[in-house]
Amino acid sequence: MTLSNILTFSPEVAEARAAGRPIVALESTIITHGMPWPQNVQTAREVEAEIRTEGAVPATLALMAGRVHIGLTSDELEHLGQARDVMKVSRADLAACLAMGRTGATTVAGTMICAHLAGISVFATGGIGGVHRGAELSFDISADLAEFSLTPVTVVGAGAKAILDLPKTLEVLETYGVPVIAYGQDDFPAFWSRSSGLKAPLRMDSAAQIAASHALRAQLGVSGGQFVANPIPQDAEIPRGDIDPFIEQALAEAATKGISAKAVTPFLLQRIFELTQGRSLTCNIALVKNNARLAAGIARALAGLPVR
Ligand code: PSU
Ligand code: MN
Repeated sequence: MTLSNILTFSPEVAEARAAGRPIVALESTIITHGMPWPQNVQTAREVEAEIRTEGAVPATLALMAGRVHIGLTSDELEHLGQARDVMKVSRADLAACLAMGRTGATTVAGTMICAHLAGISVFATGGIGGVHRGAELSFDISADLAEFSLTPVTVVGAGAKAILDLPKTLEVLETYGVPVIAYGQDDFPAFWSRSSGLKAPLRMDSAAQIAASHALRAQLGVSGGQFVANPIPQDAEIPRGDIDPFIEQALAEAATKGISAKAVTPFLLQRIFELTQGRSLTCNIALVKNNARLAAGIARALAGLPVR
């Protein structure tokens, strides 16, 4: 099987590719493992619409029946949003999921690999995986971090959640040579909150600069991608002091229940959703849209177009 047999482009994305229009990749784990139905499908559609409004074309990525889908039709998106037994596909699972013909939702790492295969340089998500608290004992470090050292895709996220050990997450990203760029502020954002209290290693204030450094890395032969940490809009933020007790409670429950490996992140997200009575989800939706808008600007700048 050649690569072109494995990649299936939606009509919208195929047309955009042919016309050389800017494209923004979107992950699907956030749909299957990150949000409940029906808000997951509703949000996915709204995020796609934000990207179109900003003058780029969205491509939601997922695996179905042995194919990597680059862009989902409306029916495919609805199907994925309600599907059960969906694999969570990171680097380790990609080929295996295709070989077994199973339905797979791509994580940040999985989406970076598939986006790169499809010639897409920019990807928007909510938050990335990272170093879990207690990683010195559990060794639980998301494969997302290593992916940034391998695959040349610029990822826009709202930082990383405080369910993780954020100082250790930044240290590992530094070890892997990953540029962590806070957008428009000095601090590294903490997903639901605009600041983690930690300074980001780099700061940029325009999509054009981010696009320029993406392009320069390729010219210089520096492998890997960039992580753009875009703070949640002010009016959607949950202050750190408000969310911290819920994070502590969710972490304690995960420990008591012996939740491990791939189940950790989805468990914590679901518990925090319940504990905040849905407020974490409202927040999550606002920040993903915000990230989609910035990613569209970066994709336009990379394509030599003015940012809207
Ligand atoms: N962090 C979030 N929301 C998410 C995820 C992480 O704030 O939805 C998802 C992403 O798909 C990410 C994955 O790539 O979880 C990381 O999982 P793990 O920690 O098992 O590597
Ligand atoms: Mn893990």
